[in-house]
Amino acid sequence: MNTQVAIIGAGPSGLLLGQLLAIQGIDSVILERVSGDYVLGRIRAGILERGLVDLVREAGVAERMDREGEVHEGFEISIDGQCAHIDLRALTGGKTVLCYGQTEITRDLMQARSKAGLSTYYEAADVALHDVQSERPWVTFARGDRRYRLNCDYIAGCDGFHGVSRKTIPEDKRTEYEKVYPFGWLGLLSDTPPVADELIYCKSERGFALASRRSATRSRYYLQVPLTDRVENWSDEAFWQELKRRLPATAADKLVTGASLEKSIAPLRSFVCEPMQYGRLFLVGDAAHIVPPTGAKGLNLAASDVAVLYQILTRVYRENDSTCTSRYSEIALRRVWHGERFSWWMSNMLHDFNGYEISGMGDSSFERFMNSELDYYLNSEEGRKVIANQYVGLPFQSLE
Ligand code: RFL
Ligand code: PHB
Repeated sequence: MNTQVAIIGAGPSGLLLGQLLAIQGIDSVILERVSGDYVLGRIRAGILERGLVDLVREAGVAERMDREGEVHEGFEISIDGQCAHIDLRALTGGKTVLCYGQTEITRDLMQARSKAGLSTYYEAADVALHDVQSERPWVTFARGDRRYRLNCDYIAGCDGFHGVSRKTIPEDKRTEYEKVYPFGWLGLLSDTPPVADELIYCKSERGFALASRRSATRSRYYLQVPLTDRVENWSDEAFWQELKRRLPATAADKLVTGASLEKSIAPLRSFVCEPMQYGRLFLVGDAAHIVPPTGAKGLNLAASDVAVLYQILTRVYRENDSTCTSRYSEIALRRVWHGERFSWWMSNMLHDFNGYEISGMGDSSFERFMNSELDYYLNSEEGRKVIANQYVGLPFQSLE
């Protein structure tokens, strides 16, 4: 088989890139390790920045997102029950975010890809990348008993943190920056009315909690839990009880509980691989970087990578100009590090580090520093502006 761009991974990065390339008449084949249903079973991001929303529109897949997505003009930060409002629209000169599930964007992109008859191989096993430093890289994979070879011009490694693409770059040709946090987020999705119209990020003595939503009838909640906790040991009842204790009283009073549709624990990690390219292989999204979810940045950073690579490949194929390919990593990384820093900062301020071994984060003064940081940023207009402007997202980079 031959294609112009081989895309590894059918998560939001791979599907969005494939859809955009198709609009420019650039051919791609996507290889995905698991089934489409499995991909859709993952419950992840909910907050979309304007840059991502615009990209989904450009890809021509925005019809349902524009109809069902909720514009959020602000959110709350609750510190031990005291709420501070971050008025995104007022503090940023009119910017907002959109609340629409990653699962739904993925579903919309999948349907568009299959409707357009574009090639995707689900349940592709043993994906391996070859000759990525040559002008004709190729990819092999297996499905059932059959083995395949896919020849291409470029490879987009959109296969997430545990994928094969990053590991194809020799160890001495990449540097990995990593911080693993000593706790995770236990998430629960339920068909119950959310406690509030806007998101509430809660810092409490019992740990962090987040009240998020997907619609007027579907809620998404998270609790900070020790990494040693097992999801099987958290009954729905225990989750609701703990959440109620961490929410501010006005929200706790409105909490409607119900059966969980999904419940899982995600570890928290800050991670960046530099550079994000090697020969004709480009790493995109979680394959190259991970952020803790506190700043709602992971999917949005994936989208800004897609935007950069899309511009570069458009120049290659539409203008026959491949000089900019060597600049992918440098351009993408700049925005990535801003997102990493914001997510790390928000995580430090809002989680409870008491009783955890804080590696590299100092000592008992750490909590005092973070409380003082929160006090300053929440109680001054310029502080709230800093939070708001980063939450709505910095502008996407252009090639110029
Ligand atoms: P994905 O979604 O991990 O997709 C990668 C795909 O590659 C496949 N794959 C392979 N395919 C072929 N061969 C192999 N060897 C392969 N290995 C893996 C996988 O099966 C998968 O289908 O990466 P992508 O596309 O880069 O997307 C990134 C986002 O998923 C991620 O950044 C966000 O979900 C992060 N995130 C959030 N981001 C936001 O911007 N806003 C949020 O509100 C937000 N909330 C969250 C989040 C992530 C969370 N978790 C579970 C980590 C909340 C949570 C709880
Ligand atoms: C979510 O709704 O899943 C969500 C929202 C905001 C975050 C993280 C996750 O910061």
